[in-house]
Amino acid sequence: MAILLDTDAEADAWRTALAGLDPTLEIRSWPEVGDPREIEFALVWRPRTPDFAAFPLLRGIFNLGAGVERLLKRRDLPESVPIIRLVDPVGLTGPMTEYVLWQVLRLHRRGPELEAMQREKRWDELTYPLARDRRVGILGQGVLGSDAAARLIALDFDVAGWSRRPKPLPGGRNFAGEAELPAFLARSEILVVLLPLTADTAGLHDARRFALLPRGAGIVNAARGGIIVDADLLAALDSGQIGHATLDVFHEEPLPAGHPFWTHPQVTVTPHVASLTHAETAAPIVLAGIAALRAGRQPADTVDRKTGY
Ligand code: NDP
Ligand code: OXD
Repeated sequence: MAILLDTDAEADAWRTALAGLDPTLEIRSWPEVGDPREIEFALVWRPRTPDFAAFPLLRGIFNLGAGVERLLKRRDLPESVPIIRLVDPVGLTGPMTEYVLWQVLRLHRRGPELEAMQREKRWDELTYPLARDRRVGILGQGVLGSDAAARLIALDFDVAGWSRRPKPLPGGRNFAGEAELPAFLARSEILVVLLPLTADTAGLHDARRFALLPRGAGIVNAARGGIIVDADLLAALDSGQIGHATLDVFHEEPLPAGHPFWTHPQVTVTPHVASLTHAETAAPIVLAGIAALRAGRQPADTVDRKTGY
């Protein structure tokens, strides 16, 4: 039996990492699929494979990243085949936490204003609150949000998390569900978006939700562009309701050259690099998932197709 590797990112690194762990693996790189009846597992990121239903003995599809919204939109995913997303503490969670800490600290210490002052050769001692008095809100208290929240709490920030179902946040406060969103937003001076893009979260941040934040709040979106309504964010930036937006993800990627985010003075753009999959740390996790499925067990990070994450 064979593994289909269909990724448009780091395909060579994946082959090397997988072969290094198990030289007996038969890895078929798309489009060299061979006999479709021999494909047992598919390892994919932005797959070009036109039809997963063409692999009659497929036992699992491994998404080589955390977000599965693009994959779940496909109509050819066999119902009975589990989809497993990537949870990689070292290679994916750690770098995302670095990104969140970097951007939250930058907003907390008024980095964008200091950078503008240097460009203008202007000297002014900008003040800032103590971390314990800075209220940070993490939308999405999952794998990535929980780790970032714990590190911010360790730095003494006043942190709250928002999740679909109530769950503890040691050293911070959890808000859950639609009903508690207004209270969560009202206390979030710096808002970090780490939600999956689903039917429930698409367009969640519109003018109405921006208006609930404290005036001048900062936003860091490291999740998916579709969670934010761009036109409403631009209006909130221009009115001063939002002080600064740091955006790693966009409705359309690469961000089109003419998009106002590129040049807006209160927007920082990073090109979807908050956390990149690392094949060398992710490959053993994927192989452990394959071993679990072969042993008749469901891997922990199997996607719930109903909720969309
Ligand atoms: P998880 O599935 O572990 O966590 C998702 C969190 O969002 C959970 O806390 C969940 O609540 C919450 N949530 C989902 N839907 C809702 C809702 N309708 N209302 C309230 N809360 C909700 O995901 P990860 O932390 O692993 O990843 C989050 C996202 O980050 C990914 O989906 C991906 O899009 C993005 N990402 C971006 C990267 C980048 O480089 N920019 C890199 C990696 C990921 P509950 O706990 O109750 O289930
Ligand atoms: C992911 C991503 O979902 O890279 O892993 O955005």
